[in-house]
Amino acid sequence: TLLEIGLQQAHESGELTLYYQPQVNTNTGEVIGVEALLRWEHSELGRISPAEFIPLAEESKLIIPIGEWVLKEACKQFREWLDEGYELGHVAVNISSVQFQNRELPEVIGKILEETQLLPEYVELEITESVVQNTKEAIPIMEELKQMGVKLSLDDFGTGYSSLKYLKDFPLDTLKIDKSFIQTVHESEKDQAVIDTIIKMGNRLALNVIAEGVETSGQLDYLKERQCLYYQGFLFSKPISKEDVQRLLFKGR
Ligand code: G
Ligand code: G
Ligand code: MN
Ligand code: NA
Repeated sequence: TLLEIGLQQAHESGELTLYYQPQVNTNTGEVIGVEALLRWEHSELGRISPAEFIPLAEESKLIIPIGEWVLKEACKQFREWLDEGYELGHVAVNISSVQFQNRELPEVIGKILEETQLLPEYVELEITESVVQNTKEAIPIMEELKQMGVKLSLDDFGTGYSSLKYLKDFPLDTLKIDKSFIQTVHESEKDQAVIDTIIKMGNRLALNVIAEGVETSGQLDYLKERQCLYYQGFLFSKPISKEDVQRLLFKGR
């Protein structure tokens, strides 16, 4: 399709960029990481959402080179920040299920870590439950990544093909509660029962629990009370350009 051809060209001509959204400690406000999010600035159509073009990239397998570029760009940027004296905890990168079916993923990541001289614990890979539908393939890849020292995060938890089995069988570091749960937290006791249980379960499993899509201070207070230690959302910051990361996070340091 036209958009597919456009995406290929965008990749080659540098129309793709990364934005970064801070991940924050609910109690102290300290930034504990940033999530890299892909942006496509089309010369005529304007900004196209990754929700639109990632599925296209997955169908056409373009996600393999694009995903590799995202990993490299995120690691290069994190290295640059370290060199300037700014330690932002980690950089989290979204990994598509198509990338995860590729047995070369650990090798690709190893090479990027070497090139950028980055310790593996600075990198967190965000996978969704759809990645892991093919668990026979996925678990050995996860273990290999884990062995390397890279961190693993289960994104959008609670939606889609949620299974509690994943929490038990996958070598995870982090659980991200999907934003749909946060957005309804003040609507009903049922919503609260579900979110409270996810937080408790994550804490019991010694996972870092991050709430996504936090937009109000009421939502943040709720999470603090329930011992959800980390959050991400417009309340602290939208996803921002690397220049704005410098402006927002490095000021006064
Ligand atoms: O800001 P937001 O519109 O960025 O993202 C929309 C969706 O696109 C989210 O589900 C997000 O995980 C996904 N996404 C954003 N960047 C990337 C990326 O680099 N790789 C993959 N696979 N998904 C991404
Ligand atoms: O699926 P994933 O969690 O990787 O993608 C994160 C998506 O959530 C991105 O589209 C990002 O722009 C969006 N997002 C981040 N914070 C908020 C928020 O506070 N509210 C809403 N509505 N969306 C958010
Ligand atoms: Mn994510
Ligand atoms: Na999510």
